[in-house]
Amino acid sequence: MELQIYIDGKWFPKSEAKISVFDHGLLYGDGVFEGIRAYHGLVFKLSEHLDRLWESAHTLMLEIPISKKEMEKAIIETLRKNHFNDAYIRVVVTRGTGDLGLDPAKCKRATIFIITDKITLYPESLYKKGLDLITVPTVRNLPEAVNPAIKSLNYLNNILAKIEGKNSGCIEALMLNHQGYVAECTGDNIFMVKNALLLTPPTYLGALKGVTRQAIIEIAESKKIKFEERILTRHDLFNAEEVFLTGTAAEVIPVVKIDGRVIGTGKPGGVTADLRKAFQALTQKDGVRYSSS
Ligand code: PXG
Repeated sequence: MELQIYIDGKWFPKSEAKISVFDHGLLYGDGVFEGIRAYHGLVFKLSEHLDRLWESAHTLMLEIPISKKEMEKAIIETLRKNHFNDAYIRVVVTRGTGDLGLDPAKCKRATIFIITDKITLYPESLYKKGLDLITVPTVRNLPEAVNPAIKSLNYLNNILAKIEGKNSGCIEALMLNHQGYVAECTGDNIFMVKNALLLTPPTYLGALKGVTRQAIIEIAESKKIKFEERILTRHDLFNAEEVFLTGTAAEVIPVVKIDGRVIGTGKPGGVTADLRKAFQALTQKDGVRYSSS
């Protein structure tokens, strides 16, 4: 059976799931999105993702024409129609169909679509080996411009960084903010461990308020691991004992090299492994339950 996609209250087979070329999401990147995961019939941190979606939309003065409860139902129905127990869920809300001008007022109603699909994961060998990162020249967007805390459809800042990282042979790239402080990676937040202290940059320096980031902070608190948000430089990362990334797709992945500098022992560290295990345990028991059959 073809993948079933939700668009504005109806489901369409993938080959027929289409939106207008006049949609401002396409013409201007005017819209917001979320990437969510379901683990064996549990949607992980669904309300946190929906809260972030609604906050991103609110800042853009984009009215989502259904309630959070209706969105939750639409997501679950899409998972059920596709018989997915495990899935990646992409929720997109665009400004809607307008004319060729910028004016969002010409778009009468936001377009909503939901894609559920199999998730492509990093190979397990990378978790064993750890990632090699490179700092890229493209810096994070200024919070005073399009704030990187908004999960908008305009991801060109991240895409440029991703291209630059890949040009240098790295699948993830480290992004600094305009002041040269560590912000995050193209699709993941960053943490470091040193002297039994877990650190991550504050999001106001130009990072997304990652749902996985928040889950890791809460796990660390429950394990009595000392945690602080701190302004970090590349020098701090180079001299960390451990560095790891967090994100919905990657979960928790160790970093062993940055810009040619070996991090710690050059092997994934123990704190990272502990946090990864605890995070995976959480995904197995926490979430909004649904039945895919
Ligand atoms: N920072 C950025 C810039 C992100 O886009 C994260 C951090 C992690 O946030 P969560 O809430 O997932 O813990 C993200 C989200 C991909 C892909 O294909 C990844 C994201 C978004 C879109 C695509 O790798 N990550």
